[in-house]
Amino acid sequence: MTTRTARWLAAFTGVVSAIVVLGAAELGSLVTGNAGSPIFAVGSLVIDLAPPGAKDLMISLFGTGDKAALLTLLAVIIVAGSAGAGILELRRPPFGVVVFGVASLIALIAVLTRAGSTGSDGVPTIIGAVVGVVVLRVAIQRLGVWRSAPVDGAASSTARRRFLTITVVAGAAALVAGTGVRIKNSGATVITEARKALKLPAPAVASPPVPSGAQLDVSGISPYITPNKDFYRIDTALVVPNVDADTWTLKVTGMVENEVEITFAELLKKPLTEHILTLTCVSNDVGGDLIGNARWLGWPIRELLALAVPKAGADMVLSTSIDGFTAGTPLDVLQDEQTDALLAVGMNGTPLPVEHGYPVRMVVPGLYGYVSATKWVVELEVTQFSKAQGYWTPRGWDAMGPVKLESRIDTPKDGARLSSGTTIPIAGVAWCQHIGVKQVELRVDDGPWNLATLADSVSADTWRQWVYQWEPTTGDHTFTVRATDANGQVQTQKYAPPAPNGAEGWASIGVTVG
Ligand SMILES: Nc1nc2c(c(=O)[nH]1)N[C@H]1C(S)=C(S)[C@@H](COP(=O)(O)O)O[C@H]1N2
Ligand SMILES: [Mo]
Repeated sequence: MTTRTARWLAAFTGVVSAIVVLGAAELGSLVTGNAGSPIFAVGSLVIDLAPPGAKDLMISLFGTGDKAALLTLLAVIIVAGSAGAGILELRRPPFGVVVFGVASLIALIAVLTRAGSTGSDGVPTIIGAVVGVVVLRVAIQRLGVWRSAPVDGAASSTARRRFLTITVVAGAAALVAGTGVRIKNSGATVITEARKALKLPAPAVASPPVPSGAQLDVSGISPYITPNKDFYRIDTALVVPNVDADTWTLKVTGMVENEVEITFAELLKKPLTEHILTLTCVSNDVGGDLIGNARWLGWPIRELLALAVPKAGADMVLSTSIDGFTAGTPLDVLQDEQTDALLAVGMNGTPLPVEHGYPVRMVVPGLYGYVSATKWVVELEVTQFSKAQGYWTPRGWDAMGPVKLESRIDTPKDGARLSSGTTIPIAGVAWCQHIGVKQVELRVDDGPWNLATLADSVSADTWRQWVYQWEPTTGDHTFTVRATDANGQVQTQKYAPPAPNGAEGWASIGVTVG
């Protein structure tokens, strides 16, 4: 056997051993009864530890696909690292084993530092590491025997068979069993079934029907209500938390007279309110699509806070998700009689989709999601801004996140080629949650500002559609949009990036009429 062949086989052995580590860890989690999967834990740790700049880069590079990109990157690192460790184990034992040990230790730390983890969550990773290291050592030893056996002799074929048996059998077994258990551990099917079976109660306070004039008849415009399947999704969760509604509770703790705990069944018995509300991400750049409008069903958070009775001096509610994400929301916003800040259970007539926070999330009009819209929420700690911080604040985003006045062109699309002759509708949406939009203007090239026609306003808390009918002329054209809020404030031209408290500036697109 040539040295090259031996190295390739050693690299292969390393990769197989890594698969064995991960597969055995999944099997281990079956025995210990918890779902501590090392690879997702490492991925989540990377997300949490990433410096703010790196995270912005990820978001701009991969958009909402950054999770798939992160997992792919991790997979590449694991394959390259384990292949290297296999070669190292062949050439300088036991350094390959040492590499596996160090990597497993990192995974162990990641698992143990996840939100809500207990000591036993580390057991699967330890089992995985031990089994993987045994496979690595034994397989590399057998490779050594095969390599030093005389070529073409009986000893060589026995040694080859022994090497292939351990690598192929262990690798295939780990792959099959690991994947199977992973699917079972994720609990996805059980939760999906429970969600499907759930019948939400009718609202005690229904939102008035949406007037037909709220929806303009323009193709390509964002529909007034965003269907759940098209609603943007942003969160730090590498795997969507699967929360069992039967055991879910929400605790109100901290600076309160009475600590309160409520179950899902109790929550559903409360008089629920329906509220249409536009949710926006602070990371939404000018013209971006991290925004949606939905009909939410839930119990006003102020009612729950009233049961707990916040103490004097408290000014923040730190809401915590089951996966450890936190948001700091001003207490007075949540207590406001006029603001329907909800503990939402329904979205557009269905239970919350799992990726949008099933069974319960917060939605608060007028605030960006990162300081208000905690999904899979399990605790509300009444506290103070001087004592506590939400997840994104130490990562370079402001503690306060009121939504800014913005507008966007939905149609035509940037770079579109249009034909002249017929009037072309230029249309989109504008929003200024909590205040409302009273005017939208569209500018063609460097021309004057033209008043757009506004769709009916449903409430200050939701976006408003607009359209401007344009008589096209041939050539390249640029459209720019700006909105004015109900207080008369005109959207500022000066561009500001999303960090640290939301993007500002005029959205514009270019088209060619030919
Ligand atoms: N548990 C949890 N809730 C979360 C987040 C998160 O990372 N984890 N992100 C917040 C942010 S930044 C936004 S913009 C909204 C997005 O809600 P959506 O995914 O339902 O659109 O959820 C908020 N709630
Ligand atoms: Mo966000």
